[in-house]
Order: sequence, then structure tokens, then C-alpha cells
Amino acid sequence: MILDTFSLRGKIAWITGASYGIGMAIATAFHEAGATIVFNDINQELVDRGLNSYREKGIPAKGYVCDVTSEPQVQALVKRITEEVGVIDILVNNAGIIRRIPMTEMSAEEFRKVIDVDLNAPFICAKAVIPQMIEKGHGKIINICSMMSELGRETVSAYAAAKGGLKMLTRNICSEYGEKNIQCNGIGPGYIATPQTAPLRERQPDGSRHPFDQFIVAKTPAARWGTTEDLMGPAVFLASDASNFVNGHILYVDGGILAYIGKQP
Ligand code: NAP
Ligand code: GCO
Repeated sequence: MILDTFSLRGKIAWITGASYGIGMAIATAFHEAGATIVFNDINQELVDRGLNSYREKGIPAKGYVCDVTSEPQVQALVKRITEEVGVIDILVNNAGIIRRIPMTEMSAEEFRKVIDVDLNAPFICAKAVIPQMIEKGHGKIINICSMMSELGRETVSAYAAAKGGLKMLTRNICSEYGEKNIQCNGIGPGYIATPQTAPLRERQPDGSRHPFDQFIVAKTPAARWGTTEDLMGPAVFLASDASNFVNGHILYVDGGILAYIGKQP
């Protein structure tokens, strides 16, 4: 039956940086589709916060502290997951940071930090899981890209460079390992209401909506910000057998932003 191809029963999924936000929503969707959930975050406080949230949802997730920019930590984590849980079938490279700084005011160190988390880390994590996926005969890698994989805007030079690179890393993993039955795709969320975008939505002192909030809603045919729930179905699709012939694709879940010139002011 076609719906069976969307099942994740028997699969082990590792979602990076999934103590809250988009990562937690994707992990929740995977659990509901039958997967065993493993996540990491950068410190114990966040991991504990995530474990409490998963427990409240009835999700027996396992959480680990790991800085995804550290190859030794990632390699050690994958070994530990394999020993304690099993071989990873699905990797979601979700962990990310953004620094909104005008480029000429951004230090090279700040630029490198964003590239390290948003681009180097997905490379490190994918490199760590691909060998066991090859051995097992299948694997799914989902990279969380962005509108900034396609578009630029003021103050996000490092983030756009990283997410643009992540789009091409996605295509290259597809190209290099597709014959090993590994599908590597991206999800490009539009503007989603999470802590990361809270500064762009906060009310002004006079109680009016943030100018960027008004701008994005006018740029989105759906005329709203996305929610983390909007990403759940697309993520299950890309993690399941339903997408076994979909590879190297960035699935934009953006309410139509990329198709739309924007509402006349
Ligand atoms: P987020 O604040 O970007 O959360 C990402 C998570 O990753 C946080 O828990 C963060 O910890 C963690 N993290 C950061 N650096 C890490 C590291 N070195 N090692 C391990 N974990 C690390 O929240 P989000 O909005 O849910 O974004 C999730 C992903 O979606 C990101 O890749 C983001 O770029 C992407 N995205 C977001 C939107 C949006 O509108 N929200 C749209 C498109 C794409 P900290 O809390 O300590 O930072
Ligand atoms: C920004 C936002 C965006 C979103 C997302 C859009 O400052 O423009 O943070 O970058 O996070 O990446 O897809």
C-alpha cells in the first residue's frame, strides 16, 4: 500500500540540534511515523531540556551532548549511537546558527563560525554516517537548507554562503553515493516562527508589527509565517521509502515565497 512507503518503522533517525524548534518538530514527525529518535545538542542543559520535552510528548528519544563542528566528537557520538541504539538509517543535519551583521562589520572569525556550524558540520556528520549506510545498503540524509540557499539579503552574508554551500553539498552527496542507495536531499524552510527568527517578529515599542514581519507576510503567498508543523510531512516524505528515487533535491517549504514577486505595497 502506498501509505506504507511513508512509514519509518524499524528506522533509527539522528537529528542534530533537536532540543527544540525545527529539529524537534521533525523528530516528532519521525517518531509518529515509527522511527527511533536520537538527537544531540551543544550542551547538557539543552539536551536535558529536549529530553523533558520529548518525554512530555511520549517520545522515548535518546539525547547526547555533541558539538557537531568537532569531528572527533561526532565520530565518537556515531560510534556510541551504533553501540547503544543501532546503525543510523536517517541523518537530519538541522543544527545551525545565524549572525545578522552587516558584512563590512562582520569579523572573519564570526563569518568562519557560521560556516563551521552551518556547512562544515553537515559535512562532518554526513561523512561519519555514510560508511555504515553503505554497509547497510541504504541511507537517508536530509540537510536543512534555507531561503538563503537561493536568495541573499542584508546582514546574512555568512549564513547565505553556508546555506548555499549546503545546497551544493546536498547535490554532491547525491552524486557521489546515489549508487549506494543513499538519498541526500534538502529541506528549504521559508520563514518559520522559531526562537531563531523571534527578533524579526517582535512587536515594536508602539505595539505595531515588526517591519520585517510585515515584509515577509507580503512576500509569502500563504500570507503567514511558517510553523515547525509545516515541515513535518515533507521531512517524513524525504526520510521514507516514498522518496527513494528523489535525490539531490532541495524541497522548499516556504508557502510560495520563491515563486512570488511580492504583494504591491
Ligand atoms: P535554531 O536556533 O537554529 O536551533 C538550532 C539548534 O542547533 C539549537 O538547539 C542550537 O543550539 C543547536 N546548535 C547550534 N550550534 C551547534 C553545534 N555546534 N553543535 C550542536 N548543536 C548546535 O533553531 P531553528 O530555527 O529550529 O533552526 C533549525 C535549522 O533550520 C537551522 O539549521 C536553521 O538555519 C534552519 N532554518 C531555520 C529557519 C527559520 O525560519 N527558523 C528557516 C530556514 C532554515 P543553541 O540554542 O545553543 O544555538
Ligand atoms: C533571516 C532569517 C532567515 C531564516 C531562514 C529563511 O534573518 O533572514 O533568519 O535566514 O532563518 O533561513 O529560510
